[in-house]
Amino acid sequence: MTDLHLYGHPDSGHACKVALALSLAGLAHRTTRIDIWAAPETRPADFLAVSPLAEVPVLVIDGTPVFQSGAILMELAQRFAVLGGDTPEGLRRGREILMWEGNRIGLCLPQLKEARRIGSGGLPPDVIAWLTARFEVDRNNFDRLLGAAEFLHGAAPGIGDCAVWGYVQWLEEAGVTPSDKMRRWGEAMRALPGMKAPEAFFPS
Ligand SMILES: N[C@@H](CCC(=O)N[C@@H](CS)C(=O)NCC(=O)O)C(=O)O
Repeated sequence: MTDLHLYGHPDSGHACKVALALSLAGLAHRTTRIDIWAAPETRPADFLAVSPLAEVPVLVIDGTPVFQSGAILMELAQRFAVLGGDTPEGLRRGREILMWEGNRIGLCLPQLKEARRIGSGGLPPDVIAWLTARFEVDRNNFDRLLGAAEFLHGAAPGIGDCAVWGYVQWLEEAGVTPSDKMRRWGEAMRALPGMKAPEAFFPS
């Protein structure tokens, strides 16, 4: 059986993407919670040894570390033929949604959420306005990508849904609102048997 060890933190949407994929795919794994608010050099030595940028998530697969949430999701889908990875079409869809999320939603939502976190330095109003305007474009495009399907991969969720979930789970915290389609998709995601709250993915 493959040994899977995930390093993450509940405040990291990137780590939640991977934790959700492992959970939905039913892949047994261990997790270690890394304090992402502590100075990087104070993080545990075993984590620093496998994380080239001292960031979460890192998934160690049979001793081989993989970093970058999108790369980890693709690795899981391909290696275990899960979450779209069982067909060429599902894999292509996954790659497309991952690239879109990383360049679009993955740019604006983490920044908007962080700007509103108590204790953060915030961001200038014109930067907030720019990020919000970008999100509004992304929200429209999410609707186009979802179409009439329940999930971005169709009738069942795939790695693309996991990627988008990472930060769309925190729209309220980011100070933005979902479209009707995005809200319904969020409800369908929350109802999935493998879904957990961030704290449950990375208990302290
Ligand atoms: N592009 C990376 C982003 C990873 C990232 O930004 N991780 C953050 C938490 S969301 C982190 O570890 N921050 C701690 C630090 O940079 O010291 C991915 O997709 O995995």
